[in-house]
Amino acid sequence: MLFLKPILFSAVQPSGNLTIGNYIGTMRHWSIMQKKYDCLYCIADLHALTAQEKNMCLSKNTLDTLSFYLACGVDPKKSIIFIQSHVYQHSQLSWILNCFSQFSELLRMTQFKVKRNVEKNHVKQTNLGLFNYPVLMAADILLYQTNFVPVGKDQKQHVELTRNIANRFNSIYGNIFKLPKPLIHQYGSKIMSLLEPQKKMSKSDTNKNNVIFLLDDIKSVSLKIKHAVTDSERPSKIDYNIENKPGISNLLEILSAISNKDMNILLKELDGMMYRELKNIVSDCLSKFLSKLQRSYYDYRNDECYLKKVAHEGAMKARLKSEETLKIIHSTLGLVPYFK
Ligand code: AQP
Repeated sequence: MLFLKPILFSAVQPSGNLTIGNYIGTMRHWSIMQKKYDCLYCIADLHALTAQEKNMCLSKNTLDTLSFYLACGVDPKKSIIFIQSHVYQHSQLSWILNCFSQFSELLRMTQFKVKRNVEKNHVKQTNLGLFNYPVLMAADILLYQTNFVPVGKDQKQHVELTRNIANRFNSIYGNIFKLPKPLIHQYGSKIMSLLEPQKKMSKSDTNKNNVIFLLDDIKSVSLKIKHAVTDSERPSKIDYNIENKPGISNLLEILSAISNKDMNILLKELDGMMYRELKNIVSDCLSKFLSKLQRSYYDYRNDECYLKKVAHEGAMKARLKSEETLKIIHSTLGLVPYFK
């Protein structure tokens, strides 16, 4: 595959059921991005190992995630869709980049600090993978000489780390790596939990009422939205204010993304409505959207032969491209080429 347009890389870890946060923060943009960019969409199964849940069903989750990629409009004829562990170059480059990363900068990663605190509260030991997975993420991105990485706000710091590692490498060896830029939208880049709107919505949340999963049944979606935390303002006035009204602002961000409506237009349309009415609109909109997405998802999910074919062809293309970069890195570092 010839890369003629700017290169875009994006990934989701199959660490559980995907959420509306994963969709709104990144996946909803993927289909349209295929026009402007040469896209690589990766299922980051090696990243999911950092969660180490006993009943994680990794292989099932991986195929579920792949089905969602296709249901979201990613076209294997236009983009490369692949499973990370099928392209060994990722773990190779990850080791090399470990040697250009600093312990102190990884200690500063907010996501590591948050997840480690959760594990501490559950008296769990933190594995080393959780600590240095941002380096594997840097390898994922840099292997393809990526120009752009669409991510939610929570991953911005990891893309900045990727740039720092690439810069450090380039400053010693010349301009080997392209410096990738994060693509982050103004709204929807951090969907919050429904009951605790000061916390990000996450697939690993133990309280399932905090999260809208892409495979939730429609009844439970309505119930979850009904119980979503708003605020105690009387009379309730719908406006977007992330500081003072995080719950309402979160519902507005979900609605704006799913209905594809500009936030200002939406606010005008909702002017004078009560919170209850807003919740009904959000529920209706989400229900319609999820029913359609789920239909398409099941069409793909029920055809494992096709999913495996997509993953196989994607891996072949990703290997070719990533091997080009890896060869350059090996020779730059003085690693002796493999004797055939
Ligand atoms: N709540 C969110 N709002 C907006 N974007 C989000 N993303 C994740 N949660 C939200 C974005 O989805 C992409 C894939 O994320 P990931 O699965 O690779 O890792 P994550 O950020 O750790 O996602 P989760 O759902 O929170 O997973 P767990 O619970 O396993 O850690 C990323 O671009 C991310 O920004």
